[in-house]
Amino acid sequence: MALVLHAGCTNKNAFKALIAAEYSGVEVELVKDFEMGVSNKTPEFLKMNPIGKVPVLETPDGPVFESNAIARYVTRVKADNPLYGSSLIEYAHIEQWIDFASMEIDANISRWLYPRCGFMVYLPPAEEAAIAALKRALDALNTHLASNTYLVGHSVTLADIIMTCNLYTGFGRILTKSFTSEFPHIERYFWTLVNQPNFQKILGEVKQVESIPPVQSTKKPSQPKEPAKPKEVKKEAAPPKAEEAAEEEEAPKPKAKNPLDLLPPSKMILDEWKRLYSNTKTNFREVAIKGFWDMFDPEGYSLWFCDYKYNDENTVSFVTLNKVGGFLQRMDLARKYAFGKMLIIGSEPPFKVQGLWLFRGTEIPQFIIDECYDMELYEWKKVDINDEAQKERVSQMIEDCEPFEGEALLDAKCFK
Ligand SMILES: N[C@@H](CCC(=O)N[C@@H](CS)C(=O)NCC(=O)O)C(=O)O
Repeated sequence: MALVLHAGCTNKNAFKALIAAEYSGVEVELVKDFEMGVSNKTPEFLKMNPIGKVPVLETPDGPVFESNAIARYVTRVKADNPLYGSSLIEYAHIEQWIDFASMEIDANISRWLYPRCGFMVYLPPAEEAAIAALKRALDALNTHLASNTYLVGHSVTLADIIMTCNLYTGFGRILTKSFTSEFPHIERYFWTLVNQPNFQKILGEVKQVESIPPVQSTKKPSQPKEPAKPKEVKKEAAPPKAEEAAEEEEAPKPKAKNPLDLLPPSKMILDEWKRLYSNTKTNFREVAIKGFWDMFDPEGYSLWFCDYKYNDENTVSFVTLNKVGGFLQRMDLARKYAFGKMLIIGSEPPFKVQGLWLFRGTEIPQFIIDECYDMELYEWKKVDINDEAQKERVSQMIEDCEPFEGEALLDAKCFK
């Protein structure tokens, strides 16, 4: 009699058992009409798994939850299954790689991916830490695979099944080609395994994600989805339903005026400065920088230096650039009231991120502090325009002067 697996049809945690079943000749069927968020919250389901998570396997001796335990169970249904190796030490190594796949690979992919999907709070330093930990694990895995086709022995084992399912989420959701090309042996391993008939039957065609997902708002959390829809497995499974509830429509409220619009008029017209900045192609110092200081009105505007608080963690160039890019995107709400330059400094990691901002008013506008969480990731220092050295630093930041304070620039981004 077939064992019944409770899960949606795109759940990589369920794929572990389904692929193990294919290799072992064990019959496992997906429960019919499973609906995520509904089927796994019923009293019957909670009796099988008290925290209401999938997958759960029904066996003749009672339910089993936790996907690795389920995959182990399915594997052991077949006596002397080669998926579990052929000696005590092979068995130990299989268990070792299963733990590694879960704790070092899957956990760090999740710590990187879930905040970007709006499923957890997004914090740039936490993302940096997750990527660094993931790279450390992938380096070790890549080295092992440089001289081994499989994780253990000379054929597929349960460790390969669990590792590949975890990498499947990574390759499908966040690990772009430019990221994985640093780990060529893992690429070879992953594409070889997902193209084995027993994997293909469950996973279908596997595609690598083309870009890192942009950070979503955490206001409306959504379940992270698995990458591609797999081919049908054994019995028909219901397609996952969209979990987002329709938003209630609200009558539009009159927009409150931004307090900055109520400030006394300033002789400095921000748009004029932005135009001058954009249109000056030569003699930047003489034209744009001189023009800036001629226009600058210390009563209507203020200048601020910012310095990223976690520069030590800027160890990956493209992540650092993405972080600054994300900050500038989130500053969109301040476009009418601000101009900014952000410098990514250094030719080797860790990179320093420092910037210069011009804000309407003599303080940093409160609505920006409230609505752009990046603000608290930086130390802010008001520029003293009576100090010539500080003024010169402002000028150098505006003109992307290189070397900047003795260092090369990785990039300079402008908010205008
Ligand atoms: N460690 C568990 C993780 C299970 C898990 O997180 N399942 C997700 C779907 S992939 C779930 O059921 N989420 C629903 C919820 O959190 O209520 C396993 O490997 O089975």
